[in-house]
Amino acid sequence: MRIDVVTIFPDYLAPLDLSLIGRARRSGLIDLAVHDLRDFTTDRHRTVDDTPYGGGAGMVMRPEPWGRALDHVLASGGPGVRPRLLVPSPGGRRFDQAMARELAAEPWLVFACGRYEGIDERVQVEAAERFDVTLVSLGDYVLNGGEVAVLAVTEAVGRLLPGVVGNAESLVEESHEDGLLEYPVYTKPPSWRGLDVPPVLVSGDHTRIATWRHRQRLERTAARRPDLLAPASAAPVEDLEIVP
Ligand code: 6GU
Repeated sequence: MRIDVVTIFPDYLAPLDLSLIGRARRSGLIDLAVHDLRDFTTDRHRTVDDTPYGGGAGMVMRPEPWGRALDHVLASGGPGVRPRLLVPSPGGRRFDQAMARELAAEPWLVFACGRYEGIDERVQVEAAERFDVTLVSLGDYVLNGGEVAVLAVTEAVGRLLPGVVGNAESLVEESHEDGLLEYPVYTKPPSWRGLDVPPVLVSGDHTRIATWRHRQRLERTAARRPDLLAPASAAPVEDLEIVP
């Protein structure tokens, strides 16, 4: 997968050199480039913002550097390729595991990181002629810019690409992959500060272990995230069928 990020804070994306995503980049599974929006300004002060028409607080990102930056990114791709342009915004579509899977199927993602009060509206209108534009939000709270969203989305999407996570099995029994939270996990020692590992886990009975784990997932989801349980199954945990 190819990923381009346009930002005024390229250093903010430094963590993408680390860990799983860093390794995937070095092995060629992810081709990721970060572009400094200020490289696409033409004035001595490398200005990217200005006061809003109509008045009001804060500054708005001017369209010209964005237009040039997006032209530059697009020109580096093959002819006829329409990348997915993701614009991080608190007013965007809420990012979740289903959207991570959707984006993992794309060949090319481009992130446009706004700062200040946002990017001149005409940028996304004009970009829609050449990109499939999606506004994306991490949740209902306010960040200072889109860079943290790029880190979160790139990690969630990147780990779904074939070969990025070593053990493909560790992808399936995750929280949110099938709508339930994960079961609790334990390792050695068997007793720690007076707390014992649940005996079923050391019983060697794999059917009982699978049943116990499934029930734990249902109970945790009902207790911590009842919104994840479909209305039809939002019954008391006691009534839920156990399907190991
Ligand atoms: Cl994607 N951007 C900003 N600025 N704030 C946010 C967000 C994104 N998601 C939640 N809050």
